[in-house]
Amino acid sequence: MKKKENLSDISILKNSNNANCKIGIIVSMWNEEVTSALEKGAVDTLLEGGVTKNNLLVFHVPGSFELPSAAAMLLEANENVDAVICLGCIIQGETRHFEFIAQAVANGIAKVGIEYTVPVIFGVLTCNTAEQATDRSGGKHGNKGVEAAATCLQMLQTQREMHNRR
Ligand code: DLZ
Repeated sequence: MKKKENLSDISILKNSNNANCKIGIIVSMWNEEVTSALEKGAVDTLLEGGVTKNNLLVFHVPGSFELPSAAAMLLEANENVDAVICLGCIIQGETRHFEFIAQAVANGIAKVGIEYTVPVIFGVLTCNTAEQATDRSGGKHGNKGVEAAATCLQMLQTQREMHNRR
């Protein structure tokens, strides 16, 4: 079996149910060149999957550390939001800042998803170099924003299936 290297090849993306889904996208502005490419990849994929432009709620935050709290703020402010995609790019520097931010963001995003029982997607690059980030935001390793959006649509489909089994 071929090793799964990315999530961009999900074939269930297009679904008429997606037209009714309201999806939040929170984008970190740190390493903005990278995160704007992730944002474009995510938005294009969601539209391709049948989500309507009016149902996309895009917000920007200063850095990745702010992603979990912003996702929670959005879910608190708008109970009609079906899923949130968090996009960011953390690049290793000379200090341990990287470790603290990456760990806090990963744990925080997981926590928000569990607390609100909606898909909250981890679309955060954690890279050793700027080159690795470029490679994963529309370069030779694809676009992780596309994968985050595909994951989101797949989770919404799984949730629908769970409701249909009740
Ligand atoms: C401070 C900081 C540093 C050093 N590096 C990054 C990074 O590589 N990627 C990122 O998204 N954010 C970084 N930040 C900012 C923090 O995420 C956060 O915005 C600040 O610590 C303020 O809470």
